[in-house]
Amino acid sequence: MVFSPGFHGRPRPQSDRLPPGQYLVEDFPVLSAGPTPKVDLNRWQFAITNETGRHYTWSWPQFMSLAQERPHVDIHCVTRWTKLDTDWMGVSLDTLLESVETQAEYALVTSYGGYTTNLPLADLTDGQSWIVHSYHGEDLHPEHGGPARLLVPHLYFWKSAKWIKSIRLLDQDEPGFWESAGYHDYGDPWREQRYQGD
Ligand SMILES: Nc1nc2c(c(=O)[nH]1)N[C@H]1C(S)=C(S)[C@@H](COP(=O)(O)O)O[C@H]1N2
Ligand SMILES: [Mo]
Repeated sequence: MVFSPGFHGRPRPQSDRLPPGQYLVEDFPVLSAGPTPKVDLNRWQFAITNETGRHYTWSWPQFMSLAQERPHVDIHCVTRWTKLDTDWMGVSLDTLLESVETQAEYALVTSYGGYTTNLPLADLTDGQSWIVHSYHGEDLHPEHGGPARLLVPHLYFWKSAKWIKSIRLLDQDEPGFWESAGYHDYGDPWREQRYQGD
């Protein structure tokens, strides 16, 4: 008989959940490269554009009427803080991508305010990412990305674009804001991919 660790018995000790070079925080630091944009829910729109230029858009009521999930995840910032057991509510990218026709391999995410970040499309699918609008049972605070942000917890947290506005699906990888400034293109915290060349 084969027992896979993690499926029964005790929860994993916290130290097993800390990627190399990270330390635990209890508070929730705010890291923003610019001012917090004001995003009016009446004008909020989320768009996905595929590699042929076709647009798919959601208004706030349309987005909120989609199936809601409650990811419970650990998050890891490249500035070395890790926060365990965060609770969010939002819509899986799998749900948003259901209606989208694409063969693209890459995604470039853009925020209200102009921030961008890139990742392989495969890292947005299969239950690995969400667009979230609430945190610990409350509307997501504007400084943490409200009304809605991307959540991709298996990559460093700079990939989790706050104030998400759109995702472009691309045949070629295109670096985002921090990736153009020397940060790693992929950013896996468990492989400590902080900077280009790591
Ligand atoms: N639009 C936008 N998204 C962003 C950022 C930003 O500056 N602008 N910073 C990134 C970084 S480096 C981190 S660590 C997290 C911080 O999220 P928090 O402020 O909610 O902790 O957001 C990421 N998403
Ligand atoms: Mo960060």
